[in-house]
Amino acid sequence: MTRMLGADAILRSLEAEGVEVMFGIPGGAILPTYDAIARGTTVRHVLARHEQGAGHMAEGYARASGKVGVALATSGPGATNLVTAIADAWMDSTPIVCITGQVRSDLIGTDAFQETDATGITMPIVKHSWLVQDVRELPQALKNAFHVARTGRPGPVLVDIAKDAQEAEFDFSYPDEVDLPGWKPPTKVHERQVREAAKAIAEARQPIIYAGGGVINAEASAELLALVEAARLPAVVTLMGKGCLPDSHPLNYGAPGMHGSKYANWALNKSDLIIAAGVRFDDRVTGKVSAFAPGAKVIHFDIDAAEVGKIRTADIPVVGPLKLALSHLTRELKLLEAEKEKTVDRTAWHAQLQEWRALYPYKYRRTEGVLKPQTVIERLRDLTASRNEDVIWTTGVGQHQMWAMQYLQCEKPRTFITSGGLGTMGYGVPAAVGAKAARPDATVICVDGDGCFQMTNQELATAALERLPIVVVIINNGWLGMVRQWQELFYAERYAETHLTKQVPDYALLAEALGCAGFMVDNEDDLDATLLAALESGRTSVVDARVDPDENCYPMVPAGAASVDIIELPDEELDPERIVG
Ligand SMILES: Cc1ncc(C[n+]2csc(CCOP(=O)(O)OP(=O)(O)O)c2C)c(N)n1
Repeated sequence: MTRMLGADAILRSLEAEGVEVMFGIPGGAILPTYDAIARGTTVRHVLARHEQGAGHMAEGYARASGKVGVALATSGPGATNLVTAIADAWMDSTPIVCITGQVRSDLIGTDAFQETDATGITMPIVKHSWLVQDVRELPQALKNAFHVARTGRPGPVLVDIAKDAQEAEFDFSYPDEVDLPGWKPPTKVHERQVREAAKAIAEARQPIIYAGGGVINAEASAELLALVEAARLPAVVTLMGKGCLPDSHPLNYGAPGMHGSKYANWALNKSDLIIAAGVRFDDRVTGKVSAFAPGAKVIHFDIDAAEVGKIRTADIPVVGPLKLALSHLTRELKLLEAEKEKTVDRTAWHAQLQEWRALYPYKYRRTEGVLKPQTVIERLRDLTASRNEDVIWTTGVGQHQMWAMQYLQCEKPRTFITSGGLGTMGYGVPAAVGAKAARPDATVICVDGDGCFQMTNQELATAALERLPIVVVIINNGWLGMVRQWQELFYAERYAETHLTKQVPDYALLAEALGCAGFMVDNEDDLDATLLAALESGRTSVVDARVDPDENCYPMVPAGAASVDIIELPDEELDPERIVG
């Protein structure tokens, strides 16, 4: 027990949790805690320029490191600015703890200056939250918060701490145990269910693994790879799961879904058994649910029982930690194989999948003198691969995000960090800053849209001043491109309020103004040199890549359509001379 203020106890608690870095902005109600930062702590504080940025930084840090990200904000507008990041972390199961200051406890409920009901506002988008008004409750609340954020299905937790609790003196000791009788995430898997799953797989003629972000959260990538290889099971990997199985693996058929490949969508939809692992049958993957994979039985592995059967009935549910479940499944499959005289012949299924992959590659049309967005991303992929560094990618939301999913190559988990569930424009730049704080050794590149970039680019100042160098490549088409695409295809080309212009702001100049290096490229001849200059600058740099404003992202499953009815690049746009795979 040591006598100290609540504010100091917050920092001692973060230190006890092994927190290395926190992202935040001070203000009145959290000022006692910032004063404690001035007294000293081993936790690095990164000063963001907007609390949304701080929240996404905490998310980027968590996703790149596998640890809990921490964001700090003041009451009122500080807390409400965090809301988008909390919702994002909720949708993408990202473990973060947000600590907000609250007005003095005697002022709560009086409409005091900068008072908002932070726990109330965030109630539907947190795993749990605490409002601490008595300093003696503080250590246990923080202990519980970190435990809830990281255990079971990860996600955001909020601890809202009244200013007088931060200022009060008490005898501090950090608890060894959590005190949460109601929180019992599964730690085991049901062995009979795993055996059932193995039997179903052994009998399936056209099985497919459908793997997602849950595999990464569960640190189960090695177990997934072992399963794929031991049973020679083909797999599709969602946007959120990208990197959980090497993109180069011959049995990885990449992303299904609205802008996934035709072959991945067909693989999933024409299978007779879906082995779902850490996925949630998102509508962007299933398309019209009633038409989704009509001939398939479903085995659903997930840590969160609420996901199993939520969208699609699971014939064999397996609730529990994926790392354990997948390794037990591989063991059972090997046992079954050893017992059996004959295994099911899947030669035709594998041949079919390979044929579809050969027939329907991602493709786009090249036009003389026009810089294509896909070319920028392909060159980035190839140039970084030849530099032989670990690369962590982040993205904004829109067409560029989908092209990044299609064309980038990720071989390891935690190397593709994107806003999947909430689809938060502005996620890319701050998430990259957070990822760089987690992995200073890695090259961190944000593939952004011009619209997204304009939402959070002020965090470039954070990157520059905190010496967290990132590279931002803006796929500048001058439009809110994804929305423009929908207007073109589904709203008879009525382009209401989607034109941004390519020239304003001047992104290279803006980068310079924020203490970074700025580059511009608008043609293929200068592309490599410009990208390399940014990559080699060692500084936070921004490349304004001015690309074809009319390019659409294909293939595409129109909203509400069956995902098997995916639209390829339209025929009239197909000129065999100019198609690149
Ligand atoms: C905060 C937020 N507002 C609005 C949207 C809707 N939206 C989705 S994609 C998009 C356009 C993104 O434009 P840009 O960043 O230029 O990327 P592009 O699609 O052109 O690659 C918009 C407005 C969103 N996803 N998030």
